[in-house]
Amino acid sequence: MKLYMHLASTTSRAVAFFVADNNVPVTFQTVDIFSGEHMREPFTSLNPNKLIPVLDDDGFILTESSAILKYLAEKTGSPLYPKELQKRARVNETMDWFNSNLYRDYGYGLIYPQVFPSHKRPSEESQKVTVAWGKEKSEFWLKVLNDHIIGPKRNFLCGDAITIADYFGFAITQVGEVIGCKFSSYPNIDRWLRTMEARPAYAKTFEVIKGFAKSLEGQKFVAIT
Ligand SMILES: N[C@@H](CCC(=O)N[C@@H](CS)C(=O)NCC(=O)O)C(=O)O
Repeated sequence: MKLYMHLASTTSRAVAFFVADNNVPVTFQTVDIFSGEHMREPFTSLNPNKLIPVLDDDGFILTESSAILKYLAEKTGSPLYPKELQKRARVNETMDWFNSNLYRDYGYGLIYPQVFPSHKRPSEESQKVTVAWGKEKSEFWLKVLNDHIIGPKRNFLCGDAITIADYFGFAITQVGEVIGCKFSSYPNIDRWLRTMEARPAYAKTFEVIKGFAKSLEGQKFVAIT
């Protein structure tokens, strides 16, 4: 199996972290998103959305990081995607929660408009409103994550064992580092982040994005504090 990806991409890191941490038999093929490789053929035939990651399993092409994680876990019989109906439903619920609730307001509302020119809003006013909205909504979601999804007792998102939801949710939450987000007001999130950072593949998978975060140090961003 081959994963088209780039470690500067949040959704690629979600999959790459799981793959590397669990020795899933997948080879990484870097797509140079900085030179626009994903905007040109042959990549656009592979994924007309012009987005990474993309999985190629012997000609079966799959997009969407959340779906790729579930496919890889199921295909390899990983216990990190439990087979029991309600346990699996909880993992699916949590992944959907990150993808559609937190990521929308935190990634696309708060973080990306401040660091990526292609996400910046066309006027100062619309930029300000977008980022303020993103921050307010993110704070709401992060409180839910802290108080209810993780809570004071759980080690991982869906209980005491790690699941693919943790890899997915971690990649999304961690990207706040690029604008200097701190989670001291969310102690359960903070504890969970530290637990995930102790995983064997963390350093290698997150090296590129941490380098990017370092390059932005000193700039003023609206962030979670
Ligand atoms: N819903 C998709 C989102 C994929 C996505 O947004 N990928 C970004 C990188 S994180 C990308 O390819 N961006 C290239 C661009 O916007 O030009 C998934 O979860 O896989």
